Amino acid sequence: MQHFRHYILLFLILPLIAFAEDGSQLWLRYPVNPKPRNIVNSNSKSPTIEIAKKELNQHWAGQAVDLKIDKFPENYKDGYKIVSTPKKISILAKTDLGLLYGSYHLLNLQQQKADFSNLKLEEKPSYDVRILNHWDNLDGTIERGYAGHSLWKWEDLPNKLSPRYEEYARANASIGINATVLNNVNASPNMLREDYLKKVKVLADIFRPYGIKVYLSVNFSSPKVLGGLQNSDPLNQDVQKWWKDKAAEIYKLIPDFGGFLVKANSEGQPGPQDYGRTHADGANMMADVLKPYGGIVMWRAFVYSPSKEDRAKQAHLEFVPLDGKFKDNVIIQIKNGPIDFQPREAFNPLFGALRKTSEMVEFQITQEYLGQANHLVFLAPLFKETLDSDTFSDGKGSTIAKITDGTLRPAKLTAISAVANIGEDKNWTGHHFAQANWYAFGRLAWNHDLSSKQIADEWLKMTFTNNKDFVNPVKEIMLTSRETAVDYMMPLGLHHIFAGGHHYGPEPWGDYKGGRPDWSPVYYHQANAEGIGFDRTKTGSNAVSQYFPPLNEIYNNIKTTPENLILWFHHVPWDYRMKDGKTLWDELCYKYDLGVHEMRDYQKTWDKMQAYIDQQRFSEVQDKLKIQAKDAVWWKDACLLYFQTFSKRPIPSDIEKPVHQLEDLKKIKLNMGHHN
Ligand code: BDP
Repeated sequence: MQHFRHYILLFLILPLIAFAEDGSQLWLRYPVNPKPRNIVNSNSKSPTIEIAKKELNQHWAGQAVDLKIDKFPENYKDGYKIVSTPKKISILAKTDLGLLYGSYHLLNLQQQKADFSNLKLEEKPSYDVRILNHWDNLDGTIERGYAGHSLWKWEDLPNKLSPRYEEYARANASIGINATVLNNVNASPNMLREDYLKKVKVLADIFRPYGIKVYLSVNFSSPKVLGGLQNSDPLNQDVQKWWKDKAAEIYKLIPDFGGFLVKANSEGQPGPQDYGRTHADGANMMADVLKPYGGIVMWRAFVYSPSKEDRAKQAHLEFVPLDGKFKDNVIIQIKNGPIDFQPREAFNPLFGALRKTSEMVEFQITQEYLGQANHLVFLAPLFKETLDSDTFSDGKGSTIAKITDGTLRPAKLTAISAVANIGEDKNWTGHHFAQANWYAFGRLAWNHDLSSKQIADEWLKMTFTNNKDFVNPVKEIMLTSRETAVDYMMPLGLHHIFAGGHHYGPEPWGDYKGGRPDWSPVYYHQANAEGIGFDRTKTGSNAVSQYFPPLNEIYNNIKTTPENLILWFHHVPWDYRMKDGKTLWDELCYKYDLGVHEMRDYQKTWDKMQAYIDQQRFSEVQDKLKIQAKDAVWWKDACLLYFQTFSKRPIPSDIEKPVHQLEDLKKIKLNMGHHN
């Protein structure tokens, strides 16, 4: 009888165990070999090789594996080859890290049920530095973080170590990410204090065997605030000495320290301009002190001051005159668009415009402007849109990918970055599908030629199941999800009409009098009785002139501007005829409605997926889709009802009627904190 009861209990609990997954394993859901194996040989020895061996012995179910350091050309870096026969698999690389990457590739292919009898492949990274930017504060909060607190437990370090430090490194290594900035670009000077550097050292030691280098965001005023100097003027010799000594101190602790990321003279952060110096003066001073150690400076171009000039033009205006003035270990880090990580932006015209200076892209994985941890928005299509944009800087085919990866202009060092969406939540990223954006960034940093489809396909197979009845429909959701979000939030080139501060919901009526005009939504949509949109043509702000021909003319002309950016570049009359024959007003209505319908379809598709995956992740995603669908209606109603007060035109009768009152929507004030 006793026995029987146990059976019943097992019977009840087993399915729960088998079917509950909390997402903590990410895409690394490798099967564990029932018996320990010893199937890996290598002609190299290092902690990195030990990791590769351990991973393969534990998780690889196939034939013996040889990890071989081989002769490769000088610039082969961390690439690798995989060659297999039915008996043996050889991974060949120039470095131990290349062998580790090859090992993860093998395990990933196993997850995707690939055929290993006759494999022949070669992989080389598109960029040298593939770096995550954490906007983590020393108090454990994360700026624009939606997955709980910071992974870095500064209070506990350097003595107490969270197991997640190594899990983090492993996840990154498995997709080729090789660098991380630990702290917020709005940097506390304390980050460079001796006690904090000792904590950083411990993290660097854990990450090192996984090939991940540590970088820090630094506050430009550190010499003054931390060192007690009179000022932080980059031309002051005491200031220079302070940085030199600081670099020496850092490299003594962390010999392979990567370098600094700097947000200067931007949104109130200190910088060289406080002393009448330029961005180049500031960046070069830091570059000089890092140079002897091989360190680099990633200097951000996200600058805009409270001026009359169109915000979208400011980075270009400020940095182009400095071209050629930066030291060769400085890279200018440029956000994909000229405003700020909007659902859709024209690409940043600074790409290609700096001819004698290295440039790198900054993407945002964390979904500050894309529904945060509530909305399913797969970002590979957004990343690809930027990378594949042709700037025409050196004639046709001058894509941002080719400008930044060294193809078009030989570069000493190439890099690509993104603001991380990782926190201490069990599933790391808040939304299970937000893991796909971390994954997609890593994959594209490794190989920017991959398609969004390929990335979604492999991620789904590794993270959920190989069953095509699941993979195909869910892949379709992922691939269309970015466009859907654009439709229900900001179609046709609209931008920055978010609620102030937290940036979660709609607030197109936002007009924060007394504050900076370019922090108010009305600045961006410019709606009035005639029409809507920001006039950036030659007769408007003339931002179009910052693009290379023929783009300047293409964007200047309303007829040739792509319609998905029409309100980005033009103030368009409500009755303007779009290509499909609808008026602009009607088109706007249909776009918002389409976004809502797409969300409903995603819900229906997802509900059919229950049979294929674990109950926990199924229902957590289901709950989030519900919120997202509701939010889509909120966005649609808020924007259409508000813009209708200008257009004075009816909402077409065949689309769903608003279910809210504008006045009620205006009263919504989410209490989510945040400054701007
Ligand atoms: C904006 C964020 C703000 C960041 C800033 C930046 O709203 O929190 O500090 O960008 O990138 O997107 O510096």
